[in-house]
Amino acid sequence: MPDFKNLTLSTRENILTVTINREKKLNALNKATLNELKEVVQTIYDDKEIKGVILTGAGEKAFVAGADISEFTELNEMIARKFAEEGQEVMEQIENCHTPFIAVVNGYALGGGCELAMACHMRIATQSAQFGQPEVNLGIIPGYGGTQRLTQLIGRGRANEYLLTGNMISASKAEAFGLVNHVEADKEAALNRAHEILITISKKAPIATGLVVDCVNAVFNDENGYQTEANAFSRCCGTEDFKEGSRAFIEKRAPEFKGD
Ligand code: CO8
Repeated sequence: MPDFKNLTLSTRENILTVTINREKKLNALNKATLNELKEVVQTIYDDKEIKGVILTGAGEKAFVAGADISEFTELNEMIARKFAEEGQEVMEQIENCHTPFIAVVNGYALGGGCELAMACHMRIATQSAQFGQPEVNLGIIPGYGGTQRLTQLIGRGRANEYLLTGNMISASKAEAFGLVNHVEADKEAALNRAHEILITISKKAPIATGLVVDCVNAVFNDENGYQTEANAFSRCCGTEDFKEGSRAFIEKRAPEFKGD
């Protein structure tokens, strides 16, 4: 795994924890950090030993407080489109990854930070977490997919309210809205919960879990999701893991999936 300046990586039981580490700037996503994230996501695609990823922010105050506003002075219409597309690509890579990502959201997840958390397959928040898309306060709108994913996750009316007012969403509201999967008392509990879920997933057949990701994403893509599901189901039935899963059930033992 390469060394990063703004990310800290650690692995336990094949679960990789990626911590965005710019605590003094509330882990704001500057260009360098976004590039490092892109690189680490590529590494995760390539490394089959990594069975799950926890994405979190350093310290107690923020997950990520947004794109780095100090870099906005160089933006014009042309550069802004390029930056938005580059950021969107990283979010999409995370969303489409067959290795599951869980965002552990401690404190602020604002702007690009909320967008990053929403690109993950699941979100676990601490009680102090605050979500929001405050871009309208800066005279802009979300650029890393926030208008789309917030609407997908909490529905049109609520998304309009929070995107138009820039107001923050508390952890308890986020849970009620379905924006987060669970709320835990503190960061340690949230990290443990995320780890536990990823370990559970890691024991399933990887081809099947990867195809679940594709099928769930198909709901939001311009494709026939039922057809995507039928194709994926059929693909699973051609795997060794399917034979092993059925055999193990009949023999009343735990399956040993190998990923083929
Ligand atoms: N960018 C850069 N620096 C930041 C950011 C940020 N998003 N957020 C916080 N910081 C810095 C502060 O400037 C401050 O630095 P310093 O100590 O050097 O002055 C430090 O972090 C601590 O912040 P505060 O002193 O402001 O802490 P508070 O507890 O008083 O306030 C808040 C916390 C409420 C989170 C406040 O910092 C805030 O409002 N931050 C900005 C939140 C925001 O607007 N985020 C959205 C940014 S826009 C965006 O993300 C669009 C994404 C798509 C862009 C596509 C093209 C590039």
